[in-house]
Amino acid sequence: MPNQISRQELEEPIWQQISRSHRLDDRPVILFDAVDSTNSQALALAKEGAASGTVVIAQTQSNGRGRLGRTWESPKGDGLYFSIITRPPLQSRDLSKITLAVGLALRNGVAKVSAIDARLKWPNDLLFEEKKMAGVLTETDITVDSEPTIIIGIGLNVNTAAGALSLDLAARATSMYIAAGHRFDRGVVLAAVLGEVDREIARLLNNDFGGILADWRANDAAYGKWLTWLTPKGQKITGLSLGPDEEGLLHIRDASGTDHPVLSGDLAITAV
Ligand code: BT5
Repeated sequence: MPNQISRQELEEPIWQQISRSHRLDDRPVILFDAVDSTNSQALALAKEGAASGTVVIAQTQSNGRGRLGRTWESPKGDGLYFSIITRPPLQSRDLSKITLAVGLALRNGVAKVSAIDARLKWPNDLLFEEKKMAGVLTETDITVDSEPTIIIGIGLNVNTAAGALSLDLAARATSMYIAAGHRFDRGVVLAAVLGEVDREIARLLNNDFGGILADWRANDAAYGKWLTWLTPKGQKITGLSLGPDEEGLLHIRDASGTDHPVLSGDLAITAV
């Protein structure tokens, strides 16, 4: 009896090819069915000596991580949940620049394979029509061979239907499928995003953060809008977004004219 061709194989030939060959061009791709977090797995594999450029990807995550202890919902088979092991000659203080560079790459990768013109929200969100489509979690472990290993984690809702997410999240989240009205081959999307990440990291290493910043600003969802910043100390500051600076820090100007550099914490675009 001939082998049955599954719907997924028909819809996602490139994804199927990657999952069979464990490669994407020259790059090793380690595909898991289910893991806790691809960032945690990538960090563990990096400690065991996995090559720079290796991609760790999962069909689903039981403990997909966001920033500040938050979770990333990872419905099985719908999205791209992956982490790239990198060892660029950068310092851990460059992390915020890497996060911005990767956000830009994600935006451009999505735009390459679709007509979706998504926007960036500092520091790590990709938004479409003010709903979150993707997030970046950059982590480092400088104890690995004393070489700074940087793990670039990306969660991107590709074929995710609203019903696959928790009720609370469904109203605030979107996907490429929801935005474009059709499904995508996740392998094609992955290849486009990885190509763009390589491009932006190369730009960063060429000391062109200025160029990255200019492109980032051209796609800033919040520039000139009012933002409410919940500081790590729990203080609420409302101000006009002035966008990120040359170090990657966001600046907001409050009603009294004071400029607040934002290092971390939560930011919401405030309706006025
Ligand atoms: C992020 O954190 O946006 C970074 C997310 C990074 C996830 C990837 S998946 C592969 C890799 N392995 C990991 O363990 N993590 C990375 P943050 O800015 O803290 O946003 C988290 C918030 O986004 C949550 O509190 C929810 O409000 C929202 N959220 C969770 N899952 C979502 C989803 N699937 N789509 C849209 N929004 C989501």
